Amino acid sequence: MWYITCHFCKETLRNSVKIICRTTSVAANANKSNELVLLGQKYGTDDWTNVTPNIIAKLGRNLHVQQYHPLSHLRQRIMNYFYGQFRNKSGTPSFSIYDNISPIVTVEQNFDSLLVPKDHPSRKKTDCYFINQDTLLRAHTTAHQAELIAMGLNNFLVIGDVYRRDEIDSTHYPIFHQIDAVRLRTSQEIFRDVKDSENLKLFEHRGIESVEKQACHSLEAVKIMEQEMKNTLTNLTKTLFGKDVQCRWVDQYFPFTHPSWELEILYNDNWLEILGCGIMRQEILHRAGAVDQIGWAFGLGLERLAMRLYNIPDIRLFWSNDAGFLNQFKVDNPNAHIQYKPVSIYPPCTNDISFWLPGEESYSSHDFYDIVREIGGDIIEQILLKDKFIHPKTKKTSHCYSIVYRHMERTLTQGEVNKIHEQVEKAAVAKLNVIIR
Ligand code: FA5
Ligand code: MG
Repeated sequence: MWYITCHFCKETLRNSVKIICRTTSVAANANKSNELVLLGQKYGTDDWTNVTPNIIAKLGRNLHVQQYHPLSHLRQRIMNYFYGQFRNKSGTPSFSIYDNISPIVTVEQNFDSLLVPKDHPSRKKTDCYFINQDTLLRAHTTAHQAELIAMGLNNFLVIGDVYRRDEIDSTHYPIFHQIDAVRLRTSQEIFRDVKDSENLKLFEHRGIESVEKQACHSLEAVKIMEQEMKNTLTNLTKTLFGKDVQCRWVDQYFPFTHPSWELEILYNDNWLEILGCGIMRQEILHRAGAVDQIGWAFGLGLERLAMRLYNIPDIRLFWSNDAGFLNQFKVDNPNAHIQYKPVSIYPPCTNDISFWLPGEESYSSHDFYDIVREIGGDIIEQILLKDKFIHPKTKKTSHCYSIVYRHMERTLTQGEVNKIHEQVEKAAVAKLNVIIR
């Protein structure tokens, strides 16, 4: 089955093609000992464990705070924008910033606290890196929203690394970075500048949910919040890409906001989704003790913006330790205009692999992607599911994938690629019970 969808939204994506085979999966890399030590902390493992050594090796790299890293420059620019835009009466910035919260979270934080339904596809083992059935590597920085509100915070940004099991190409990597924001307002704050506002209220009793608002909210409160949020985000886009950047709002669904939108920008004649946002579900605020406030929130992906801003053609480059890459960003001013110039382009090698699946139910492409990444590391540029075939008699399904191998820093020989490819075949047979055609 093929379909194109997005992690937290129910709707389909327009510009990027994301292939997800949502079947129950066998952990690609089940841990033999019963314990894992991650970021100095011990965790028990179980049959949910699917975090791989390749991912574990990158825990704690924290590219978003690495000095001179392009993701760190971009983080600084977005922080500066919020510092400049929102100040309280005494002139101090309203938003506080959290950029070093551990990415190891509970299922409660990542999903339950955000009202993600128990049967929502984003909770599946095929989509997330689980440490055990209760603990995972966060799939979005939104995971920290409820606890920070419960601590009494009204305006904050959370910045960090997030982890998703995904397909592999130049814009997808299993780890990327997000910035989440929350802004809570009281009735007094949002209606302060409105004339004759004595009768305006945040909440409506016996209201009904519509496309425009949640049942408990008044339409006027929602509209003022929506306008502030959308202005904040379109101005951020203009600050980063210049005032002529073309943007559009697209209605969206998230379990934790209503109404919800995505912001898209026109880039090289394509609409590119850069963030998701909306009016926060009041139940989240209520549970966290913020009973007399209404909130807006958004989450954006740093890599997508940085690739456009600096003209970086491949998402793997962010993980490069190569001086040829890093030195191009070695500037003290985060606003400096930098256009990445490839040091050199090395040729790719493409090898195909075809196999019969043990059964649609017990196979997930994401398990296969992890195995290939484990063996090939960062020389895997792309894996393409080229062909699917169901045998008319046996009804068995076969998949054919093209694996594109390319080293970022040197030319690979076909001989060395063939050796790696052979290991991939062997591992697929051993771990996924497939039969090579
Ligand atoms: C979320 O992660 C929501 N938590 C965002 C949100 C927060 C909505 C708060 C409402 C309120 P989504 O899965 O669409 O939504 O990801 C948000 C952004 O992260 C995307 O717009 C994109 O910029 C980035 N992103 C998502 N998946 C990838 C990926 N595979 N590679 C690179 N960037 C990605
Ligand atoms: Mg999205």
